[in-house]
Parts: sequence; structure tokens; C-alpha cells
Amino acid sequence: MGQEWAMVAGMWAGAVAAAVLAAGGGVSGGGADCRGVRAEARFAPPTAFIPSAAVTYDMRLVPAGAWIEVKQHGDGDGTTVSARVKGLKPGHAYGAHVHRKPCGADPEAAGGHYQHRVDPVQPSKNPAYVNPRNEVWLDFTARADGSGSARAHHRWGFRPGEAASVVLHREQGGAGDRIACFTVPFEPRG
Ligand SMILES: [Cu+2]
Repeated sequence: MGQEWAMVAGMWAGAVAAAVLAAGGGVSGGGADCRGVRAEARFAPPTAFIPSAAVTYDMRLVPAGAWIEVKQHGDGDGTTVSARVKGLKPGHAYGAHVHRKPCGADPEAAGGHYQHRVDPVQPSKNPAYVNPRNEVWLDFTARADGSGSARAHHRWGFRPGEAASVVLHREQGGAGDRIACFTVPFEPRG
């Protein structure tokens, strides 16, 4: 029985608690293009028996069991992406961006940043392209209780199949070591 319980606990920690809500239209009157994506999960190491959509590569800064939620909301004026986290290291300044590919066991699996205007030189390091106006940055500093949040609004939306994850970085800004990744089913918007 003890064995069984340990198994259940392990599954809980690694479970893909992802809830994806896709609300299509339904708003009358305004003619607004209203839809949304919401996904949440608890981080687990890539070696977890039950893989999670949220993978941690640094258990000190992103412990297993820490929680993340990402929402995307599109309207007539563009797209808003927001993130909330719980269980991170209080006071630490995390970097975060939307990346192009889903997460994998290898932190590099998520590819580069989603860019509205794509830098012809990849991997992109040019500040004319690597900036929070041309990319979706969700940097935040964890509060005393380990929670954090960020949001970014742009007057553009994602191209189909080119935005697939949110990567957490050790430091803020446009680069830095990748310490965790959450695969998110972002929606394209024309
Ligand atoms: Cu990044």
C-alpha cells in the first residue's frame, strides 16, 4: 500500500494538469474576435515517469511541483499573453519568453524566440529583432511567497504553428540559460 501511495504521489507531481479552454466567438454586438487559450501544469524533470507539459531543467530555481498557468487572449486590437507561477524561488528575477517549438528533454528543443519580424540571421542576437516589442517577453520577479506574474500585449498575433512554448530563463532580458519550459497550445491569429 505504501508503494502504491508513492506511485500516486509521483503521478500527481508529474501529471499534465493542463486544461485548455478554447472559447470561440459567442460575443454578440461588438463584432470582436474573441477567443482564448488557457493552459496550466506542474513542473516535473524531463526524466519523470509521467511526462509533464512543464519541464524543469533547474530544480533549485524551478522545483518539481511548481505551478504555471499561461493564458492567451486575442481581440480586435491584438493578442495578450499572460503567465502566473507559484512555488518558485522568492526574490529571483526570472526571464521568460514565448518560443517557437514545444519543450523537450533538451532545453534547446524549444527553438528560438517567436519573432513578429523574423531576423534573417538565426540564432537571432540582433537587438533590432530581440526585444519585447518584436517578441513576447514575460519576465517577472518572484514575490516573497514564490508566486509571480507577467503579461504582454502586442498588436499582432502568432503565425500558425510558430509559437509553441514559454521558456523560463535564469536571468531577465533576451538571453540566458534555460531553466524550465512549458508547452502551450497557442492559437494563431490572422
Ligand atoms: Cu527565451
